Amino acid sequence: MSSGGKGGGAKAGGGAKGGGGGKKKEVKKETKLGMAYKKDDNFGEWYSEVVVNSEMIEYYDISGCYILRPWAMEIWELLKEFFDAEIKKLKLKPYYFPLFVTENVLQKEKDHIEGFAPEVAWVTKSGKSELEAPIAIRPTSETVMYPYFSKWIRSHRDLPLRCNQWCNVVRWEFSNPTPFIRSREFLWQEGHTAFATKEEADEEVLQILELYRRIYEEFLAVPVSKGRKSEMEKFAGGLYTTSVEAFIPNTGRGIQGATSHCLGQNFAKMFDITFENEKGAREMVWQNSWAYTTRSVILTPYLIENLLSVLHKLFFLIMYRFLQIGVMVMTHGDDKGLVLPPRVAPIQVIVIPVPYKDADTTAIKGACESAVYTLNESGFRADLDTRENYSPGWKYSHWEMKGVPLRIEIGPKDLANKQVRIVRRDNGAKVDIPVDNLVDEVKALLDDIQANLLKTAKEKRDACIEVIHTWDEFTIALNNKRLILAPWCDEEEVEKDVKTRTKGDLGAAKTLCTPFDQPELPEGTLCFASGKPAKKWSFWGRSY
Ligand code: 87F
Repeated sequence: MSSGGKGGGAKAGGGAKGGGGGKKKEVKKETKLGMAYKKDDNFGEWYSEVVVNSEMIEYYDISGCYILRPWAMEIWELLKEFFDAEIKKLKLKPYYFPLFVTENVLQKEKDHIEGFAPEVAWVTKSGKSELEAPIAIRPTSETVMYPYFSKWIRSHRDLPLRCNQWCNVVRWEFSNPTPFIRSREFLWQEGHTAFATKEEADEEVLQILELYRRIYEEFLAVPVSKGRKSEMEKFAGGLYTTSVEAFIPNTGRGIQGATSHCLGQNFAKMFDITFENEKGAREMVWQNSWAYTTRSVILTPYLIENLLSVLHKLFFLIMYRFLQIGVMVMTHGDDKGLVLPPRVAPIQVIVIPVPYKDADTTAIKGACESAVYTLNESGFRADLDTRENYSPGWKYSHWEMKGVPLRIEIGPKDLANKQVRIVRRDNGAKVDIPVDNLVDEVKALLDDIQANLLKTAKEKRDACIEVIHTWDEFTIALNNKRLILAPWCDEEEVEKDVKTRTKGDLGAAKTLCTPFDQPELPEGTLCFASGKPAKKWSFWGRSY
């Protein structure tokens, strides 16, 4: 398959032949639809094909930059709508800070920036003249925001300060000579908050983590585990990091879905963010930050060295920047393309007229329009595909490729019987239902699909979990692409050692998280890797 992203997308064929009802339509020059790769045979290429053919992603002529088409943007917007409403209930306020940051300010955070420095993009010119001093484009906004937190926070009455911004950030990758490995610009939300006490900060970390869990489980129908990152895997600038972790059974890799950090007082020290408490004494604030899809964790030399094929690079790129959407595609997609959970589907129900031979096409079209109207009025996202230069069969494949949860077909027989045929995307099941029951049936089916996708994904994920106790069991489980739950002594040296001992073509194993939901740890349980007394159960595995 060509990597140019031109393959297979549903492109318009010959010119549409308009015309009144009843006239036989000429259907011609349909592009062939369908997938060249199978999910179980070649997962990476299958994934790349799905995101392009479903019209979520298009390539662009600057390497590392991609066009997000409406099918991806609408999913992003649905998630944004939910998350934004929820954080507003938590009294988060919308802000917008500038895209640019001066070198001076960026350097304030130099300990943390150091490792990331090669990724920072700079503006050096305006027109033909050099700027007096280069200006950086934000890779994240700590240094942009925190000087103003320092200015705005004076007294305990100014706390808590809760700020969220939806924006783009730029991280330029010079070190990587090949295009596609990661997008250089991406969208995210970044929350930055400051509190008078650690307790308040701790509480918010978990409130946000719960919202991230809901995005994955209730919207994307992807099961995740909430937990805490190890000292090695946490955000180095913070006190502790919590995350939601998903797992991809096909590749046997864990994937960090989103992180919610407690920054402690590290940045308060650096940026002098202090307040006068009720007794008149100065104290440093406690801060948090959280975002979807930031996964510095995969920017490791290992991945850069090992992602060889261009398509695999694209695959990791999309995983990295649009993580939620990527995990969802991987979890539910099949050999016909995307399978969208109803709550994030830009179109939940697609209605397709099926005019046979001399059928009354005007009446069929009327019944289709009426079904769409009724569904839209009841709050569903329904749409009608009346394009006349495509056959019904082509349309079925097209909307299957795009993952629309329900298809309604209306033909002459349905019209005569005052019924419609409904076909489910998740399992292909077909039912004929009376038009009068349309709204109730659609609601029940969409709810069932949403629940069914999560249930199936959870069963598949759970079937991959393996509880182990010894090093031998660990290596066997790792080779079998398992999500490993192991008793661990919680020592950084031991995690480093596990990484060294498991290095190889597929990448080293590491901790994914220590799940909050801890199984019982009987007295005397030993660490699988060091043989020392175990302190906790942690998830281990390879990850993205
Ligand atoms: C790349 C270039 C410069 C990640 C970078 O997780 C700086 C950075 O600070 C950088 N890549 N990071 C860490 C971001 C941490 C933090 N920022 C706010 C989050 C949540 C949102």
